[in-house]
Amino acid sequence: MATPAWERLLATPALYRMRGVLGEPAAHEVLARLDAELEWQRPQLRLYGREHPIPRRQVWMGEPEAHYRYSGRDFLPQDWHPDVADLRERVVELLRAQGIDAGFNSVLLNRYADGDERMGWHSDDEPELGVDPVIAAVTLGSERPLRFRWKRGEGPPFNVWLPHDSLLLMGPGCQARLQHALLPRRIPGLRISLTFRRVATTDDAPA
Ligand SMILES: O=C(O)CCC(=O)C(=O)O
Ligand SMILES: [Mn+2]
Repeated sequence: MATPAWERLLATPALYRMRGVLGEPAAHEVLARLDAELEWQRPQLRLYGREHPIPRRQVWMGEPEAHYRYSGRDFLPQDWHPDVADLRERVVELLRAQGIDAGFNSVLLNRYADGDERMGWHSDDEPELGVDPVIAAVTLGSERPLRFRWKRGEGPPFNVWLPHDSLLLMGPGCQARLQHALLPRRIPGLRISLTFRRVATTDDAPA
C-alpha cells in the first residue's frame, strides 16, 4: 500500500497527522468489526471519593505482561484482536519509515457512541509509560476535534480534527508540555480511537 503523507501540526513538541491509514473499504470494515466483536467496558472511576462510570467505553488490549494502572486499578490486557494486531503492524511500519522505533506492546481502545461521550483533560504520562512516551492514535468513524492546551501557557489552546482513518502521532515532549481532551460536541455518530502505547513490563530492565 502506498504511504500517505504526514502533516506537521507542531515541530516542537512533535505532533503529526496522517490521513488514509488503512484505506477503504478496510477502514469501515475494521470499525464495524471492532464495534461488534470487542468486549467494550465502562469501568467506574473514582473522582473526589465517589464512583462514576466513565463517559465512554473502553478496552485495554496487548501483550499479556502489559498491565496498565489507571485511577488506582490494574487493568489486564485482552488478547490482540486480529484487526488490531494488523493495525499495530501498519502503525509501527509507518513510524519506522520516520525513523521512530515505537515498540508498541498495548493499546487503549476508546468507544464514543456519539458526541456526548468524551474524555477529560489529561496527559498520557503514567509512570509505566516511561520517560517521554511516543503515542500514536488511530481514529475510526465520526470526525471530532482533539483539543490541546499548553501546561505552562506557552500558547493558545488549539483543536486537531481527527477524520475517519487518520493517525495522530504525539511525539517526544507532547505529554510533558501539553494536555489533551476529547470534549463533548454536537457531532453525531460512533467514533473509535486506538491509542497505541508501550508500557513497561516485568521483563524490562529496572530504570
Ligand atoms: O479518543 C481520542 O482520540 C483520545 C484518546 C486518548 O487521549 C487516550 O486514549 O489517552
Ligand atoms: Mn490521551
